[in-house]
Amino acid sequence: MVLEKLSEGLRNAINKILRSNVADKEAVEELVKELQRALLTSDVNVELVFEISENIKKKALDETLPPGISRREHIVKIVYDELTNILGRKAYPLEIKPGKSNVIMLVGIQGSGKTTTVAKLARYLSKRGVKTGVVCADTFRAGAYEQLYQLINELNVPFYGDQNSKNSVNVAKKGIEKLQKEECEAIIVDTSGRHKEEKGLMKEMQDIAKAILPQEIILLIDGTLGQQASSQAKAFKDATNIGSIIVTKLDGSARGGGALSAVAATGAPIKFISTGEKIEDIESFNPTGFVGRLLGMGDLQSLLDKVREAELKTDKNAAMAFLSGRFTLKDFYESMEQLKKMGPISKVFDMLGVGAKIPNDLKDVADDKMRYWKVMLQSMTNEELVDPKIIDRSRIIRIARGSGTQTRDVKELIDQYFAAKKMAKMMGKQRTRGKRGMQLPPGISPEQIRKWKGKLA
Ligand SMILES: Nc1nc2c(ncn2[C@@H]2O[C@H](COP(=O)(O)OP(=O)(O)OP(=O)(O)O)[C@@H](O)[C@H]2O)c(=O)[nH]1
Ligand SMILES: [Mg+2]
Repeated sequence: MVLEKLSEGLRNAINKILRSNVADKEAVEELVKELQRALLTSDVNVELVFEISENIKKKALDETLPPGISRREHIVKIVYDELTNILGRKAYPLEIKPGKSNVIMLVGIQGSGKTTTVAKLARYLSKRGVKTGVVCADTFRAGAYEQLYQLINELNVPFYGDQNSKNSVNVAKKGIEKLQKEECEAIIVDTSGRHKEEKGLMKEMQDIAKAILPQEIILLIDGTLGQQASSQAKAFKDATNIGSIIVTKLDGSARGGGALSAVAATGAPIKFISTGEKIEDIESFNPTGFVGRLLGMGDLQSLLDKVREAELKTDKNAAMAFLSGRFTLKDFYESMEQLKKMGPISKVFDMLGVGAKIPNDLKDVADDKMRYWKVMLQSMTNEELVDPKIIDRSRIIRIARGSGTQTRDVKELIDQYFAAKKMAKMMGKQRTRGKRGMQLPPGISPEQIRKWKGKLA
């Protein structure tokens, strides 16, 4: 996996918010902290990280939710959007104009991955039906010719190089002429790399470009550089007409996130990323899909599907627990809270096909009194929560005092709990009967049972 560490950090943060009960301020702060840790470890620029953090916090808590989207879904989408933004948002596919010789020249400092990537691109384009040729215009490094020749050996693509010449401009020109004659639609030119401070490298790059007039100059940047990649991208851009960028060595690079975001920040389109030493380890770069993968979620649609599914599962589990009749006071509260998320409690019961059987008291009470229930529960001992039968008058007085409520409120909660428990047991029985095809109790139709089972399946 590309950027494994970053991906792991981001996934952890996202999963945490998906699992949390409420997406409140605290949960968002926690999420942002985890994201920051993951991004900074990947060498993403501090200011950029800070900016994203602020955006996420603000949007997560202030923005109105789109219809049918939960707060958590919305937050995941915000994170997704912010991360996509720092990677440039748009995809820039490599354009090969048909019926022409598209000359593509690769430049970059020593060891950035030019020669390897020339071969990778030749394979990539050939596989897509583009007749591709390769020119070795690196006359500086001993063995450059041999290296490229070996790499493309199996590809069966036209190749030009001259081991005896030291004149890279001439070699490049001759190579293009030869491959044009062979009707190559894409001609990829490998150039030499020296240190970026060396004026000689920039000069040679300019001379070759002037002589062969490439359709596109692609700068190769080593992803292990992290955010330093930005100054290198700028230096090259100033020296020549860089059209796009390929970030290499993103496999296992701990600082790849920093490199990608820094390059994107210069405004240069990242067209490919290179993710290994093998010839097939190259992929066209699409920020949207890439972020989806980092977060472990193919694309936005499947991301949203996944969030929805995750939420539905907890709701269903809660509904099942509730209807089994085996729950403590705390479970009762949690189940009600989960059910509430599906909509107003009374509607949820109707939706489950059991609305008619629920005491009106419970339906009305549940919707607006749950806030008080929470503080009351907090004032109870564990013993009381697990076995509410022991809550006698003196305990009720203590709980009311501790929670700042009236004794009748506490009593009401306990009564509701027992009513719900009784009701749930009854419902459970009806459900089993319906399932076995036995006679249904009055007031419950087979249609209702089917609907109900469908919701809970
Ligand atoms: N792990 C990994 N290694 C890579 C990747 N791309 C290139 N390399 C390795 O990096 C080293 C340098 O690659 P080259 O393609 O020779 O780099 P270059 O820019 O042509 O180097 P010079 O011609 O000397 O300037 C080689 O050992 C490659 O196998 C990549 O995406 N991942
Ligand atoms: Mg090379």
